[in-house]
Amino acid sequence: MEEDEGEELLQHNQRLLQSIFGDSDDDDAPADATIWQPIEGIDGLWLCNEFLTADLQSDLLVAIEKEGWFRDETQNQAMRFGDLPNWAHVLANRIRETAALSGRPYPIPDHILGRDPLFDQLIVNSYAPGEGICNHVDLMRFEDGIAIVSLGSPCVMHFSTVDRSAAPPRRVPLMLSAGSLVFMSGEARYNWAHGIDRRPGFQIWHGLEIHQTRRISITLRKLCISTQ
Ligand SMILES: O=C(O)CCC(=O)C(=O)O
Repeated sequence: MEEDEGEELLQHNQRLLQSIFGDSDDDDAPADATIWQPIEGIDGLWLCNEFLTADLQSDLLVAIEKEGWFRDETQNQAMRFGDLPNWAHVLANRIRETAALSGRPYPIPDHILGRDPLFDQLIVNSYAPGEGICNHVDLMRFEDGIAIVSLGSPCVMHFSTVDRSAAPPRRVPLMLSAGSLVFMSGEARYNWAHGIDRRPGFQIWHGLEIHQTRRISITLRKLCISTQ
């Protein structure tokens, strides 16, 4: 690539990132105060409730809309490998930066925090009210360290122990609000399944039913080298 062309592309990308996420020195820049909360009883499970400001959430929704993945209403999932959209790189950087700023114990173990790229695979899911996802442990073709960002409707995700011989089996609910980030590694990634109840009327938090609208989730993962 010619030098001018490279410079032009760089400027184009910077303008694009600015249009999606604004200037890096504005209020949307990750603050030291972004709070990562360890989830009691599940090693390696962390929740960052206010990971994205309201403005960043709407910018991200617009960026996803522009991808055109869900123009056809029968489509509810999009996947990308390797070449991720710019907004996904910005998200990944924000995850790395806020985790590094959060102090010890770090929500993301060093060997994951320091890898490059942090993620190279993306899934965007779109859920209508009453839709969910079966309990699952992510495939072993993905490395440790999985991030899920939530946009739109809140929902309750359940984490359940996968080792049925481990007595007693456990099921832990976690409220995922708009703009939140969940990060799982180690125990949480390998020994717990996660899922979202599918039936309408089954999104209950502290005894109250959550009002459901459309929810968009962004899952970021890294493929194991041997499967690339
Ligand atoms: O939508 C979510 O919050 C979870 C997504 C997920 O677990 C997956 O796509 O494997």
